[in-house]
This record gives sequence, structure tokens and C-alpha cells, in this order.
Amino acid sequence: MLNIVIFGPPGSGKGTQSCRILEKYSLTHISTGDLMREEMAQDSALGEQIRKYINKGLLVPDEIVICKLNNTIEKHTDAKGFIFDGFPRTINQAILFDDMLDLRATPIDLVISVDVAEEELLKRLAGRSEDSGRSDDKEEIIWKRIDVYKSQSLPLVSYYSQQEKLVKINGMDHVDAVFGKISLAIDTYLEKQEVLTEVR
Ligand code: B4P
Repeated sequence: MLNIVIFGPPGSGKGTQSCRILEKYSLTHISTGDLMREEMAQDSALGEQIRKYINKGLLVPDEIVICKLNNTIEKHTDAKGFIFDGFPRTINQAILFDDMLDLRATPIDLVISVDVAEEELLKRLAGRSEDSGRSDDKEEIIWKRIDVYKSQSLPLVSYYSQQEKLVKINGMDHVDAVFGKISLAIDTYLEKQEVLTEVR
């Protein structure tokens, strides 16, 4: 089982890189953003509740996100591992997630943190807004999402550094170059695990 978290501000390339990672390492992709958008698309009461947060650039309440995530993990009993895209996003989510994975004896292996400068984030998301149809890709909401990232999600960098799971990747390059750096980090981790298994 290989569990990878991909972490970063909105527009840092989490979704873009996740698609490549899952293909190369045969992982199951869980994007909490996609789970929220799927619920909104169903026009359910829960979807309406979620929409109120997303359209303001705010995080969806932890209990909603965690419930959706847990149900999705449970559907994939045959998964060789997961790429968690956009989750966790708060310290509280990270603590609950650690407990959840402890119960399954499948801890997080690596947290890949993708760093991108603010001007570049704005450029990318403004570019995406032209054809994504995403209600949260508007300039004023993008700013709010970046603020929320800084205040609520950024503390996760030290949370996972303390657990020695964090790898920082410069995401300012071309998509292929960023993926090359991420692959190197994952391969290095897997090689270390192999050596440790041989020694044991
Ligand atoms: P997400 O769906 O995670 O949205 P995101 O942060 O914008 O990332 P995304 O993966 O879509 O974009 P990417 O950086 O790949 O979350 C949306 C909302 O859902 C949140 O604001 C929140 O309200 C809610 N939510 C989700 N998870 C939650 C949680 N755990 N708790 C609470 N609420 C939660 O790409 C952006 C653009 O950049 C694309 O157009 C892409 O083509 C481009 N791009 C990517 N890499 C590039 C590169 N290297 N160079 C140039 N362009 C690049």
C-alpha cells in the first residue's frame, strides 16, 4: 500500500500532477474538491450546503469532507494505494485522517508539497476560469482561497515535517518538469523502503 498526499495552494497543480502520479504508480485518486463538485452537480441539499462555502472561497466543514472521503476509501477495497488530492487541508483534518488510517494500518507514506508563487497561481486560475465553468475560479474568490490556504492549510507543512513525511517540490516549472521532480521523490522513497525491507 502506498499512500501519497499532494498538498499546495489553489492552482499549484495538485489535480494536474495527481493524474500523472496515479497512472505511473497505479494508485487510486481521491480529490476532495472533485467529491464536493460531484455532490453539487446532484443538486442535493448537501450539495447546496457545500456550494455556499465553495462559492465564497471557504473550506467546506470538516465533518462533510471527512464523511465523503471515508465513504470513498471504503469503496476501493482493492486499491494498491491512494493519492489524496487536496486533503487534508486543516490540522484538524490531518489529525482525524491519521486516526482513520491508523485504524486501517495504512499510514501516509509521503506528503508532496508543491510550491508556486502567488502571481503564478492567479495567472493559472484566471486562465482556467475561461473554460472550467468553476464558480470559484473568479478573481475575488481566488484571493480568498489563497488567504484561506495561508491561514488554515499552510500549518500542515510543519505538521508533516515533524512527522518526517514532507517533500517540498518547486512547482514553478513546466508540468512535465514538475512531474519529473515528484517522480524522483517517490522513487527515492520507494528505494529506501526496499533497502529497509532487505536489511530486516
Ligand atoms: P480543489 O478542487 O482542490 O481546487 P484547487 O485547489 O484549485 O486545485 P486543483 O487541483 O483544481 O487545481 P490545480 O492546482 O491542479 O478545491 C476546490 C474547493 O473545494 C476548495 O476551495 C474548498 O472549498 C473545497 N475543498 C476541497 N478539498 C477540501 C478539504 N479537504 N476541506 C475543505 N474544503 C475542501 O491546477 C490549476 C490550473 O493550473 C489548471 O488550469 C492547470 O492546467 C494549471 N497548471 C497546473 N500545473 C501547471 C504548471 N506546472 N504550469 C502551468 N499551469 C499549470
